[in-house]
Amino acid sequence: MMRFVAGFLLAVPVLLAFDSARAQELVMTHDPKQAFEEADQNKDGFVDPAEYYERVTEVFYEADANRDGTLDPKELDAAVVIHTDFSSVDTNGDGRVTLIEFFGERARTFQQVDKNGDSVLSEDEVVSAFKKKEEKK
Ligand SMILES: [Ca+2]
Ligand SMILES: [Ca+2]
Ligand SMILES: [Ca+2]
Repeated sequence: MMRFVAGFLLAVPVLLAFDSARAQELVMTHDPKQAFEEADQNKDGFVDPAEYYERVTEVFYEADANRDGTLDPKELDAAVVIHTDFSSVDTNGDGRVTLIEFFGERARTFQQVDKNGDSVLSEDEVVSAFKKKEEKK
């Protein structure tokens, strides 16, 4: 039974990776251009993976309200713009989202926002991901 449950939890993120709605969670403020500029620390017009994960790390620790180094479901909600299914991020199913698990979730988002697949995010890619979210409202 436990083995089945664990297998199921591992399968969920893979399925959800195809849900385009999840691509829009990159934007942490309501102004995508401002969010982009904050993330683009060397101001070269692109957010590369190092800048992206630095930003993701900041968001993780800002959301960790009780400072225990992991996110519970309420804290995870504070970390993402769109409601995210907790079990899809908590891949080992222990009820807590670690930074590594959060990175896994954000890695899928990065790939979805990076439309042209050049491994960096342009402002256009971030803004268009944000616009799609607005249209869905
Ligand atoms: Ca940059
Ligand atoms: Ca976990
Ligand atoms: Ca790109």
